[in-house]
Amino acid sequence: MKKKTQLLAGLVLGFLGIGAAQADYQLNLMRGVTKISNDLYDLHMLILWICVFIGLAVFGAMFYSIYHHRKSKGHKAAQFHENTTVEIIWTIIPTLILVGMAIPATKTLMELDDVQDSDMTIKVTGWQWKWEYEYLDTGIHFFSSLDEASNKARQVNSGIDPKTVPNYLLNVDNPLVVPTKKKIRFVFTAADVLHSWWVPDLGWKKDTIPGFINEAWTSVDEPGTYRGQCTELCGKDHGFMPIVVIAMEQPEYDAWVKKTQEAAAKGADLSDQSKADLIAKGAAVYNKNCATCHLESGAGVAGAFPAITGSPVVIGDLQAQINLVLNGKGAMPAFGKMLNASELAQVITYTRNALGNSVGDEVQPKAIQELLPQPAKTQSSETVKKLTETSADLTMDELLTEGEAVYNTSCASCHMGDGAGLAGTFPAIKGSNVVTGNIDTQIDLMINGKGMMPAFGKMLNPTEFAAVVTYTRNKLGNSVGDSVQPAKIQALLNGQG
Ligand code: HEC
Ligand code: HEC
Ligand SMILES: [Cu+2]
Repeated sequence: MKKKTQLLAGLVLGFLGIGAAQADYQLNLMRGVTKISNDLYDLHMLILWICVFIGLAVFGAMFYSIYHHRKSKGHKAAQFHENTTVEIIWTIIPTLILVGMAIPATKTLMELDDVQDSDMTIKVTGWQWKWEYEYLDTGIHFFSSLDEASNKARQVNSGIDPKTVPNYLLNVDNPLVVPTKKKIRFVFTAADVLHSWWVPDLGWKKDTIPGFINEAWTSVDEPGTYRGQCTELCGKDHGFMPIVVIAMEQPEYDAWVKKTQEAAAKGADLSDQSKADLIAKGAAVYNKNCATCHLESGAGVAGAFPAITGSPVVIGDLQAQINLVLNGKGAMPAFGKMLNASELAQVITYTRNALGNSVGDEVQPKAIQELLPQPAKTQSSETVKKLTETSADLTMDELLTEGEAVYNTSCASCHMGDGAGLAGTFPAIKGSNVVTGNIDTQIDLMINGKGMMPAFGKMLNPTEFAAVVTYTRNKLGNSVGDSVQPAKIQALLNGQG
């Protein structure tokens, strides 16, 4: 019996295209693992039962009347027009029902949109076909794409049975890691086309749109692994950009942050590699990052993605190819941001010496590293000590150096590295009225946020805060000349309670 119901539900849902993301078909919304997902579920059930009740009452009365008062029993239809009482009743009752439904719905919607007082912010960018995650408080930054096992199995004629691959098409190389019981604000945007970020357990989905920012928030109660996928038709590999969120208790999360930051600080291995090594490792980098568009054979897709085999760029000037791969062009993504120097050297050398090409030259990681944006300068130990004490006054130089690091970590993803902003979405810092105006106004805006501008009062410590304010007023094309010390920021934050 249970089997039959499941089968029926599966058929219906399969027909509607719902529930395809679930391993097992299920009939209803899922409850999820956050308060908001549970509130959404309850709202859904409440409205559903109201509709069921109305449906039963209306159709019940109708069928009862049709059957019991039928003509063959000798009933005669009453003839009346414009009965004021009836008209008032059938206006008032539906109005009351609608108001009764609007109140809980509005409450839940407002809760869903309330991103205030969040503890941290993560910027999510959709790419064809992967996700980019930037933690605005810690500067952690990585790309998350389909895991290798799924990617191999999904290739046409791979000969691999997808059923043998755990979490087939729902697994990634680098999952999004978040702490439990913290209010996490997400800002969403896209680098190329529309995508949509959906993890059913969190209760909502959000579109990611190029040149536009959407926001949402979550707070996960239970540690666990939650899976989802892109739900906006976004091109040929739309079905291959899953999402994996791992929620951890705070101490484990802190350990993950530390480990990830240390690995990032260490950077890529820049030692020279033999040409054979470069080519061998380049094959794996190519298959993971380039084959979705240029195909594993390098043949490309006519009219969309040029062939690598015999490409004039690949068999031409090495420097020109490096430039193109690092900076992108049209629909070709900029890989300078996505791959490290070692991977870039490997994949470029690979394309020039495999896939039917045999140029014979090579490029080493060191040469690539010089072309990539340099990491922030390291601070002297004395400065580092000062940076941890809110009471100590910093020199202008110290403020500016620290401010540059904070800016690149917490602001550049929206206002751009050079402060030029993004027309129509993020105002420029360069020449901004706020930045060149009264410093207190700027501090106030940054503590409390405004619209899509996050509130940094909680996200940065007073030293970082003072440093980045000073930096924006004296760099990025501005030269106001003033500065603010951490102690003043601390006092303002204390005053706020
Ligand atoms: C999202 C799809 C996509 C991915 C992924 C991608 N490319 Fe491209 N690539 C393109 C497109 C589109 C062009 C054509 C750009 C133009 O000229 O407007 C291109 C052009 C190129 C060219 C120049 C070819 C020519 O003859 O004009 C090279 C070389 C190249 N890509 C290398 C790579 C490498 C190496 C990778 C992986 C690290 C990669 N691409 C990943 C889409 C992609
Ligand atoms: C998630 C994207 C985002 C991030 C990250 C961000 N901002 Fe903003 N910022 C905005 C938006 C959007 C506005 C426009 C707010 C408005 O007026 O509605 C803005 C406005 C501003 C303004 C006022 C500019 C003007 O002329 O109106 C300043 C100053 C500013 N931000 C500084 C910063 C600093 C410093 C940081 C880093 C600590 C930062 N922002 C991080 C999105 C962001
Ligand atoms: Cu997508």
